[in-house]
Formats: sequence, C-alpha cells, structure tokens
Amino acid sequence: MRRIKEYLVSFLFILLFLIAYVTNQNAGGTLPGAGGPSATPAATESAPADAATATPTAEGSTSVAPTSAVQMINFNRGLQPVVRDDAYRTTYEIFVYSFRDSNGDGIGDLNGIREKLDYIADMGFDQIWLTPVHPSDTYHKYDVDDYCAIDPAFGTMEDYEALLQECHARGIHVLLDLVLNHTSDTHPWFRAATDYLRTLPAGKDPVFEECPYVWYYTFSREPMDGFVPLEGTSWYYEARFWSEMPDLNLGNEVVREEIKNIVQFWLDKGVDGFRLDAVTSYVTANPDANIEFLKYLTDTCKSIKPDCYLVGEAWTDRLSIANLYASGIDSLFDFPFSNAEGVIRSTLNGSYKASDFVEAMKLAEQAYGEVNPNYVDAPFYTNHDMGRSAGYYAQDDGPVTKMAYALSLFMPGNSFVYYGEEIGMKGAGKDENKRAPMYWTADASAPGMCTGPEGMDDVQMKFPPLDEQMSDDLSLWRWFTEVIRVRKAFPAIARGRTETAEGVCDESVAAFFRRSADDGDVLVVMNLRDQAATKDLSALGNLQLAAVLNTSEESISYDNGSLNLPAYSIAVLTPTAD
Ligand SMILES: [Ca+2]
Ligand SMILES: [Ca+2]
Repeated sequence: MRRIKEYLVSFLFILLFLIAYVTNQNAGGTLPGAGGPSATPAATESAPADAATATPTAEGSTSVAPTSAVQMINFNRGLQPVVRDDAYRTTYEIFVYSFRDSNGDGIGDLNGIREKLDYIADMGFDQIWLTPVHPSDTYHKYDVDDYCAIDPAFGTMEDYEALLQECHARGIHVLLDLVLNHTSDTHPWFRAATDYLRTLPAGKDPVFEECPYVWYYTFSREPMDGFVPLEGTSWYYEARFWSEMPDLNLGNEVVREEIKNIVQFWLDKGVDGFRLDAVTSYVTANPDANIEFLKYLTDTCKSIKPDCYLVGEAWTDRLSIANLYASGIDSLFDFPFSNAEGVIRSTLNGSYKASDFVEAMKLAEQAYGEVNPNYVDAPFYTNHDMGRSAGYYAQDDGPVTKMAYALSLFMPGNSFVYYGEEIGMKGAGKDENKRAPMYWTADASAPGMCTGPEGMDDVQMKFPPLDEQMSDDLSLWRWFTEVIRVRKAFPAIARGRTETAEGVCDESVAAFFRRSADDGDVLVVMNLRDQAATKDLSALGNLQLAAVLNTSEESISYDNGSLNLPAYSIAVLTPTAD
C-alpha cells in the first residue's frame, strides 16, 4: 500500500513537471519559473542570486522550469515588459529590399515583413522603421517618385494597410521613412519643371502661373556650389547628394502645402510617425532656416496627430544635434555614439574608459535637455549607411559585440536596432554590402530569403544564421532578446536620468543609476573588460540583484554589498526598502 502511494506521488510529480515544461515552452520561455510567478520585475526579489544551478531553495521551491547553464536565462525568466504608450520604445529598422520575400522574386516586401511580425514582437521590439516604401527606380528608394503610393516591388497600398493593422494589433508602432530633402529626378514635379525650362526661350524668365513646379526646386542661371547643369539648357539645379536627387525648395509655401498633404495622407492611414531623412540638408548653409523648416514640419505633423513621433537623421556632432532640438522635434539619432568611430566602439576597444561612456551619456542628456526638455534621445549603434558592427572587433567571438550592443540598448530614449545586427551579420565597404539579405538560414535559396542588392559582394558571415542561434543560450540573438527583456522590464532604463555611481564606475566598469520620478531608480553595473571584477556597492544603499546578463556560463553574484561580475557581464540592481 505504501509503495503504491509512493508511486502515485512520483507519478504526480512527473506529470506536474511535464505540464510546467510544456507551458513554458509554448510561451517561448518567457513565463516565470514556478517558484516566483509575478507580472512585475518585483518577482526577482525572491530570485536566488545564482539560479543557474536550479537547486531547490531552503523555502522548498519546487522550481521545475527547464534550466540553462547560462544564468540569465533562468534568472530573468520572470521579468515582464512594462507597457507604456509613450515614445520610449525599442525600434527595429528594416531595410525593406533585403528583409523577407513573400512572393519568390527575391525582393523583400511588405507581406514578407508581415510574416515576421511575431519574430519582431517576440524579441521585444515595439516599433518598426521601414526604409522608404514609395515608388522609386533604385533598390534603396531614397529618391521618391510618388510620396503617396507604394512601390509595386514591395507590394500594394492594401498590403501596407494590412501591415499597419497587424502591427497595431501587436502593440508595434510603425514609422514611415520620409525623404523630403530631395525627390527623384523622375518625379512628376521635376519633370514638369525641367520640361518647362527646356521650352523657355533663352533669356526669358520662368512665370509662376505657367509652371509653379519650377519653384518646387532651386534653379540658377549661374553655376553654384551644390548645383549641377540641367541637360539641354543653360540652367543649373540644386542637387546636394546626386544629380538624380534634385533638392526640394523647402522654403516655398507651395512645397510646404504639398508636404502637409503628404503627412496628412499617411497619418490618416494610421502611421505612428516619421523617420526624417537628411534633416541637416533641408536648407544648406543656413542653420536658422534649416531649424525653421524642421519646426514647421514638426508643428504640422503634431497639429494633425498630437502624439505622432518624429525622429530626424542628423549625421553630425553633439552640439549641432543639440541645436536642432530647438525645432521641437521629438528625437534625433544620437550619431556620436554610433558607428566604427563612435563612443560605444571606442569604449569597448579601450580607447575610452568605461566611465567615459557614462560621462558621454550625461553630456548628451545635458546638451539636448537644455534645448528641449521633452527630447527623447534616439540611440543606435549602426544603420543602413554604416558597416555592420560584427566587423568592428576582428578578434571577438561574441562577448565584445554583445557588450557593445548592450551599451546602446541601455542608453535612455527610443533605442534603434538595424535588422540583422541581432545575429551579428557582416557587411561593410560598399553600401550594398551593408544591406545584405537577412540571414534567416544558411540556405540562400530557402523560401523567404532575399537575393540582396545588385552589385553586393559575397558577404561572408561570422556568426551562424538565425535558425541556429535560436537554439543556443549563448548566441548573440539570445543576448539581444535578454537585453531587450531587461530594458523593458525596468522602464527607468529608457526614461530615467543618468547619474554616475561614484566609487564604483571606473576604467573597466561602467556603473550608473537611472533615476526616474515615475519609474523609480535602477543601478546598472557593466563589466566592459575581459577580467572579472568585484565591486563594493555598500555605500550606494540597500540594493537587490534584479536582472543579470551573462556572455558566458560564469554567474554573477551579489552578497552583502559585494557584486562579482565575470568578464563582459551586466548586473541590474534595484533599491530595497531598508
Ligand atoms: Ca518579393
Ligand atoms: Ca536641401
């Protein structure tokens, strides 16, 4: 009888284990362990400092969730995103041509993106920025032929509307890339203007009533800096980037009316905001006029949809970016931190101290916040114009690349990630290489794979394709997922102000508080070097370990105010009551 009872108990235990295991698998491993179910980050209060061993705790925890040898997988399992309807998002940049092909022509398209919305949402992204989708005869489509249509290679307007709807159903916002500095030279406005000038008798001035499109651009009878000759005439036209990209005359009221109609069209459709291309080039060599146009654009968009979000591309230094915040725009990409020469890479390669990274964040907050207290920083590490970050550290097999992206994702604001960076894709040199097909799988001819831009070199990948990385607890992809999980579980990370953790922050360890009136305080401690570090945090108040990020199977521990960080690892701590 007693043996039967024992069998029954064992059977029940195994059954419970199986149920818990299956439930957790179905949730993509995001459910809290059986020991600490909770919908808030507070769940981690009871998490053991080292959960990797999954040993039953003294309290008799019967944690039966599958465990990993990597501490963060177990420790962060209970963290849940704090969802806010504000601009502090985590945004995925999609180069549409190269992301996902739905119809077998090798060209990425809108329906392909729709197929992958679960992938994007499961990683924790709550906003996407699509590179331009308007008709254009280039693969990148940064020279627009029609601002209120969809390029047929990418799909139809119905496809775009369906994409918007499915994004919104998942809580994902959509940013439209708006290229207003210039049109294509094949845009009907430019064709009309140039056709008119070609028929105009020599020496006669153009007449507005005969062809207002002449005033949409800037024509000159004299050769000028930034102008190119108009073939078949004695005229020149402004084209700062390329002869096939004539600059719009953004000071002109008729052009502004057209732009107002364009943003109205897209906001009415339901887009959540715009990524503005080349905002420093709107009005060349006249910073005040440039800011004035950016203000006009911001005010116009907000007058139509007050909570629409605008982020501008100003590839320039901190001071120039700060000046542009006078326009009232929500965000400007934080270029000084990005790219192979930026603060992030310099910090990881040792040119800067870990503490310099914290100082740089504080300087940016001060410079931007002084001009516009409501600014939202837009940190990013790379984009479609930059070499892929996996090429920045030739000797690195993962940890340095991971830490570099963590620096970007732990910056305050709306954080942007370029597609493929989450799996460490490669690509540098010519632009086409920076826009290689998303590396879903090793088989380049598998369904959904794109062929990539014409002229792209054969880009050799350094890290495995996504499907292989998804089953590896130490992959780059898993790291990204965990970093974003932590970023979203502690809203102060994106929304708070940076304060150096004095006495802890040094050459190799970046340590800072993010303090937020609404979201509380968090302490972030990042070991940015290849040696373990032990830090005494006892002077910083009563803290508890709230989240961990490991690049190896070595665990982080926190006991009696002493934090032990293995090489290249991150601890997030929160204050306790006393
Ligand atoms: Ca296609
Ligand atoms: Ca311009």
